[in-house]
Amino acid sequence: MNKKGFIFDLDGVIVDTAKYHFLAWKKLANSLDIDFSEEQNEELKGVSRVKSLEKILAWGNTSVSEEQFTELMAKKNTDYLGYVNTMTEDEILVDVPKVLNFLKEVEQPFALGSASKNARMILEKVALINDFKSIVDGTNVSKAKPDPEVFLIAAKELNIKPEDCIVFEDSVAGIQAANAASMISIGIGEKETLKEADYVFKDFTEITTAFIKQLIEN
Ligand code: B16
Ligand code: MG
Repeated sequence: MNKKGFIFDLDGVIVDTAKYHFLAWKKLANSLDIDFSEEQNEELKGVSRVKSLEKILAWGNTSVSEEQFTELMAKKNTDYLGYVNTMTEDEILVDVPKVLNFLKEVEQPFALGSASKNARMILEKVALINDFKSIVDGTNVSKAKPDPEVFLIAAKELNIKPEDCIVFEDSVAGIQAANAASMISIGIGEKETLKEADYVFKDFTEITTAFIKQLIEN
């Protein structure tokens, strides 16, 4: 059988940590008298922690010193990790195990490609840490999505050419990164939002093992 490299984003693909990012960012923004809505949280999907805080401060027309900026980031992360600590396997998104188990069965290597610096901890909490052949996260990259760096490193670690890799992503920046890496991009979410993706599915219930098989064979 052919070997393809499958690369999964974390937040919004494997688990829904966006809801925890929202609670932690909202608390922080409100403490600075800045409003923060769910719509704004959408704009932070796939965006690094530093860039997220920069955006929130800009929305609130607020500027802080470099020192305060570092403190605010640490505060947000402590709050966020409080939520992450409560996570269990139950938080793995529906039918993700179906796809991961199928990939294992047909011996296709898969990696994580996430912007999060907390990715390893989250994978441990949901007991998936040993399933990925390679984990590339916010601690391994110097350029954020839409730059393809995160996925190119993952392909290299899987020892698979970028053209033979398939990326599952929920963010626009992530789809752009996959496309820039010459990989097949599969959007998880809304067709209208992820229109640059090669394929879009609402969630993994719509992804059949026959479709995965077809990706492997093509
Ligand atoms: P952290 P992903 C991204 O994860 C999130 O979508 C984004 O909202 C978050 O700001 C970013 O990770 C950084 O996360 O603060 O944990 O380092 O979708 O790339 O898996
Ligand atoms: Mg994501």
